[in-house]
Amino acid sequence: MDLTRFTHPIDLHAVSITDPFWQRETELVRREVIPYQWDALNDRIPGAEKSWCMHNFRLAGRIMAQSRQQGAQYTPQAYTYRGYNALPDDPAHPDEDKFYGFLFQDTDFSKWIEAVGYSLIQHPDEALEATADEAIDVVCAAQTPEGYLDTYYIINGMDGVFQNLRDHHELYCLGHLIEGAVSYYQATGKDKLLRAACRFADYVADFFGTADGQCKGYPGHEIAEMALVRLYEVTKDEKYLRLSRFFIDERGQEPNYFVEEERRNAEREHRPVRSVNLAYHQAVKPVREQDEAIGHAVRAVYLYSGMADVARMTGDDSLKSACERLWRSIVQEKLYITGGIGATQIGEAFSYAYDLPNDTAYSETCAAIGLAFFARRMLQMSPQREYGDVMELALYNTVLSGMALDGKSFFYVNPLSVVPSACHADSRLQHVKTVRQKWFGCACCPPNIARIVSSIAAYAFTENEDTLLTHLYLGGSIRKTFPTGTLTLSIASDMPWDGHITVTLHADSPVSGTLGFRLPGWCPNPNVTADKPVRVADGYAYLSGDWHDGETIVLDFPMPVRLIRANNRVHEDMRQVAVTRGPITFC
Ligand code: FUB
Ligand code: ZN
Repeated sequence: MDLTRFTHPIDLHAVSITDPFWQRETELVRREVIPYQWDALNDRIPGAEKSWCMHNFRLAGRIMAQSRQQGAQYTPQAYTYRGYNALPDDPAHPDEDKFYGFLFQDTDFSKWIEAVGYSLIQHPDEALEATADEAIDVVCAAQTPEGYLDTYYIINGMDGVFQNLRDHHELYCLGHLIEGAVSYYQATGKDKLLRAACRFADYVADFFGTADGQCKGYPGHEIAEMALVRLYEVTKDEKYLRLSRFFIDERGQEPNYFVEEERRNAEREHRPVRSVNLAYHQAVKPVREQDEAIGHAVRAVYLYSGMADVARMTGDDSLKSACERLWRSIVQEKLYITGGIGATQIGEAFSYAYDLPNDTAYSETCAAIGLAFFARRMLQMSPQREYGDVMELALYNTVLSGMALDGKSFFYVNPLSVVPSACHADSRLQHVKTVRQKWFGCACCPPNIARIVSSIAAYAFTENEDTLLTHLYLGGSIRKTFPTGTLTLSIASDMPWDGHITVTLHADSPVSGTLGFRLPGWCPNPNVTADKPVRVADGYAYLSGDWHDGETIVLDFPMPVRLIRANNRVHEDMRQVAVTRGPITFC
């Protein structure tokens, strides 16, 4: 593997999005979604399910302050399990001293601050930054002196820490905290949250590992894997890359950590040992031996994204091959025409091959987002049209449809066929909401949409030293620094409605480099017009040489309406067609 050929996402500071479609979306996130979500995190949206997120951080901060005032080392109370989703008996009168909400509620903040960071890069906003700084103060005040930072345990008792990796999401909270902290640091240069994230990551790096006395566990809900790679990229501290690789390498090894953990917990709690659904956690076998996408769909694609990151950073061919097999399993057998994945509500999971029901489909918004994460990482290692096609499909048809046009209501599940009366009458459809919801108690999806939309340019453009790749046709301007100088691309695009795209180049003096453009799979006869020879490889058009000011490249991607039939093995789709045009699946 030639690691230098791999690409990385473009620095968001180098992009300005101005096209009618994506500018509207990013502005919607900035003007509506981010303020709305801040209200949601503070439980200020009438009629919406409560988040309790900032309530929990404030309470954890008070606990830390009290322990500091007492001048004593923080002495944790005995851990009390208060349920996966702890709600007050009387919602109008919550107890100020109790943790509420899902045990991973901290991530509501982390995703929000991540979106805030991306948005500030595009659009500096003093008031928003001040709100974010205050929120960061609240969050950092909750961290223990040792660096641990998950309010569920800080409030409910620290002696439960890392005792239930399978279900209790502490490492998921770490992962999101890192992602949020990196984004905010890159936007503002302020490192308070980044330092807190590093301290938590250091705490975790001390606890987990192969040395005597260290824990050989790994996340029950993946994300730390890819987040730690990001932390490594920012801090250059190899410890974080090693920790990510450790989590990936340990998953599914024998003796199985989750099975052992269940045995220990059953003994401690004086109860029978329960069976562990290892498939749900992608822990049936070591990841390099896996070839079918199984289990909880969001967890799966977050894991595969982390695997792709580690494969790229370390040149690990066997990990890359596993990613390629898992990708094929998804795309060949488990992908909806909308880019949705995770066909069954049971376990929010992938079903068996070709089981893609339309009405009971789960197709969680977060799973489509995770698929876009995975696709982008595969593109970074190997620019092949299919990765870009699937990323685009998921983004336009399941990610964006998860949010209303006013940015104030959201879908969590995205079935392909909905009969409202059936949804109200049939408990097999209880997960389907017939209208978008103001918020969710388990609010994983809305802030996930905000963070991916506000960083969309990082999915559209990746680069290495001498190449800039365009995977998605956002309109705007992109600055790329090549060894011989800086080239600015002005892209005029009306995607996803029109496939005529003009790229005009600006440079003070000739700049040498390669530009690559994805030729979308949905276009039967793409055309590229330029003054340079065009080389096509793996569905990308490459143009190389010296670029001069004013030079243009015109891309024509005609968009005939297409009727698409599913593979015959998808029996639910017998005698049906999907109507698509360009990247959009209409019905
Ligand atoms: O468990 C955290 C998040 O909540 C998952 O990613 C979603 O699927 C939802 O279950
Ligand atoms: Zn979700």
